[in-house]
Amino acid sequence: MPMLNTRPASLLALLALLALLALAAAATGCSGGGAARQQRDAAQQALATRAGGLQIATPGAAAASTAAAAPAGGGGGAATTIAVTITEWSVTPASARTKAGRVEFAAKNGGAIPHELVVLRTDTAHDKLEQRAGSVDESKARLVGRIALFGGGEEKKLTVDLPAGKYTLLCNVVGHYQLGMHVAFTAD
Ligand SMILES: [Cu+2]
Repeated sequence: MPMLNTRPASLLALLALLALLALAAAATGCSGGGAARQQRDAAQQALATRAGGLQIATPGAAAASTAAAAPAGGGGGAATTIAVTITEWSVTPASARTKAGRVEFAAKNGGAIPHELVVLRTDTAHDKLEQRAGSVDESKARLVGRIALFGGGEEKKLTVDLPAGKYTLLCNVVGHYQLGMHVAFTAD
């Protein structure tokens, strides 16, 4: 009994200890709400970054932030509000034209998934825009402004100065342009 049993017994004790440690690790992983949430947030952020990556990488996107920030100084007159309904798979402004000047796009995502609203100035027909890697090549047009990805049921506003000209309103999430999320818009 003495010598032979000591070794298996200590081995058992070691195994039991290991099992306990594993349990403890699992418990902190599950019940530690903060840690779990952090992991989830990081995952969501990674997803969002991947989704937005394409636009962020285009040279036009850099211009977008400047364009979006710029209108504050221009004119200062009252903006004309154009309601825009976005859904799968369409972009529908309440009016297809407006008078040139300050315009506020009041966009509502009536769909189930996140979309964006991009305002491009271009003489190319809204359904003939040049594409690259599954979305419209914004560097081939003049990017006036954008409402970045916003979720289903959300409403967002974008105020821009629109000189007289032809525009396209679109959602440039990869694949959404091809599905029909674009429409012509005119300022005159
Ligand atoms: Cu979309």
